[in-house]
Amino acid sequence: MQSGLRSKLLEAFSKADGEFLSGQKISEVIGCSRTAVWKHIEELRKEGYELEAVRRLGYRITKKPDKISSNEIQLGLKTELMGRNIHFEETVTSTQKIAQSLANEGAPEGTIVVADQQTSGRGRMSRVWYSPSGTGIWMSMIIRPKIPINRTPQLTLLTAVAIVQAIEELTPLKPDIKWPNDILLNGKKIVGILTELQAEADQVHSVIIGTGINVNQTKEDFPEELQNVATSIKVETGSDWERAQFIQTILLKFEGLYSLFLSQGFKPIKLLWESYAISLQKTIIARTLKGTIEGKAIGIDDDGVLIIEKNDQSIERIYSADIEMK
Ligand code: BT5
Repeated sequence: MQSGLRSKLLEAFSKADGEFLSGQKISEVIGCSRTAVWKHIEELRKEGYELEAVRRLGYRITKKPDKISSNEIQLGLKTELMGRNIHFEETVTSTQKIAQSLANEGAPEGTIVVADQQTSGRGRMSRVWYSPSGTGIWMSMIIRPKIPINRTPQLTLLTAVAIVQAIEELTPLKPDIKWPNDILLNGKKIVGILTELQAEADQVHSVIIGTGINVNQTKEDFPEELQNVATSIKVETGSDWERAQFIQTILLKFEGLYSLFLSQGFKPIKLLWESYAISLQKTIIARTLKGTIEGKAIGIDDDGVLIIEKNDQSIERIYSADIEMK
């Protein structure tokens, strides 16, 4: 089907919001004869949509395929800023890399880069982020907050809260946040966040927040070395989920929290973050670039920095580390 027609048809179904659309209405929307409507419906079925047809009422979509494209993300997106400019590609090296060039070229705030698959997805410190096709959300968001550089780690924490809220809204799951950038389910990693920035002197030009979310992988889909440390929403719930709907919900939650952050600072975000954090009040080992620190994680401060009380009661503030809970 011609992509313009396809968008119009999907938009009409999206507006109908699960109700029936009559054959007459469909023919008007896409400008075809009533007898040609079934052909377009058949094409949607071939793409993986499930549609119910009832005489005199028309058609309604009962299940969408788990497909992501700019169209799928746009239809039904309720944000004002986030995702209003979507750059989608089936396969990329890393969405972070593309987002960085787009940001350099002046892409507007709220631009998102989404791919179905990444061939060189990365984590922090050039680690590999496993990003196979058809299963996860590999997305980078470009924002341009007017904040000093040292406040940017707060955005990682804010993003974690947005993703947890989205998962809680759409699924029965209750994820935990592990400082600074992991979201866990039953102790296994379901989401990783990578925040990078472009700045000059102390002025932030853009912040690029990369999110990797395991949605529809089975346990066996993960490489062996990740099978005991990684999990997906499907593994935890036993069912498949629509990635586009997750993206829409995450963008909406992010937008709300980001606007709160810009108007009221980090404090309200910190309270939310703390309500989901699992590493607090526990003995942890923090591996930083400067060495290993062991002690009790007593909280984060108003900047988002982790505060550790060591065994000799001295206090250590940590900006970035890998955390192991004892
Ligand atoms: C992270 O790094 O957790 C940040 C991951 C960010 C990925 C997104 S995807 C969209 C955007 N584009 C990119 O290229 N990256 C971002 P870190 O804390 O360093 O954790 C990396 C470690 O997580 C690896 O060394 C593995 O042990 C583990 N890992 C790799 N792939 C995983 C996966 N799919 N699920 C769970 N764990 C994984």
